[in-house]
Amino acid sequence: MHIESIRLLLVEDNDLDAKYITRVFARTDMMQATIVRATSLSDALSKLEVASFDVILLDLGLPDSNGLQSIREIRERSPSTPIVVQTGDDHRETGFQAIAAGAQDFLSKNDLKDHLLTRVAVHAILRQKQLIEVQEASLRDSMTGIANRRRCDIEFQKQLDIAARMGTPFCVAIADIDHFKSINDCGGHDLGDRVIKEVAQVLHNTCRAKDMVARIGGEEFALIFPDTSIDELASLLQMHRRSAEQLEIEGYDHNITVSIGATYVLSSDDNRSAFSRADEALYSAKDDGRNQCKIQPAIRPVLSTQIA
Ligand code: GH3
Ligand code: MG
Repeated sequence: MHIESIRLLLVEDNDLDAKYITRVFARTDMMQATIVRATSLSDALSKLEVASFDVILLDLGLPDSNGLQSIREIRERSPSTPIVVQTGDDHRETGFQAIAAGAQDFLSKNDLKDHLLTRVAVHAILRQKQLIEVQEASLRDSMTGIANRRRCDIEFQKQLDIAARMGTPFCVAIADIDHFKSINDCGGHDLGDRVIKEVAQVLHNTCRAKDMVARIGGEEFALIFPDTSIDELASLLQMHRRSAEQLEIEGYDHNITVSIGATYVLSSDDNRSAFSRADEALYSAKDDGRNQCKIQPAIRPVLSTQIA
């Protein structure tokens, strides 16, 4: 990995230190650095509001904030930008605490030598890139490229919190490919895999920008519909069901169909209770002949409602 240019936010209230650091980055042949200086935490936060940076070099002793609080506030404003902390003392403990608070690395001000300073900044950027790649991969289903169960769990909790805070309706569903075993039996595992990928893609394309589809099992997908009423839900489910039905798979002459079970999410629900209600509706859709959508009402003991 190589870096040609960086945008650095230098959060430093001391003019002499700022001048020195700016000179170090101007002299290096490692890369081209554009430096924007902030002289306080509030100045840094407002600069982060309007521009993005590759790395933040942060002095821990600022006029309006001291120590680790600066790291926490900057992390909150810009969670994916790496922070290198400059500690005014030689206490290692401060550095370790800075890393525990979310900084990528720390340098004592006594160590601000040319090579060390530029190298630490570049390494922090590279490590952060790798970290983000790993984090993203851990939330993606490797076969289909869509979200995986872990990402689905995170999104569910996020949407549950939003629904509770804003009072907006929120629904979830599970879609499962019908008679998938016979697709495998007829065309082998490769055909089966191809069908899973195509269905994942078509469900993903059918989602509105705010929705999410995740692969949560072999041929099973979870759908999350934020800010969606039961009335809207019925037609959304039908769109998903039809989109799968219209798929044409090379080398497979039969229709691909999915059954979908869904439910409205209550504020008292958690991930497990909401999806198990959707699962009950899915079973009922399968029992009733497949290629259909059902909604399990959230309030019992009403029976599930067929909508297709
Ligand atoms: P139903 O209509 O009731 O959903 O029946 P089905 O045949 O779709 O479901 P069943 O649970 O009987 O079979 C699912 C099969 O999917 C069994 C398993 O071997 C296969 N499978 C699970 N994961 C994968 C995968 O990643 N790729 C392929 N090709 N097959 C898979
Ligand atoms: Mg199935």
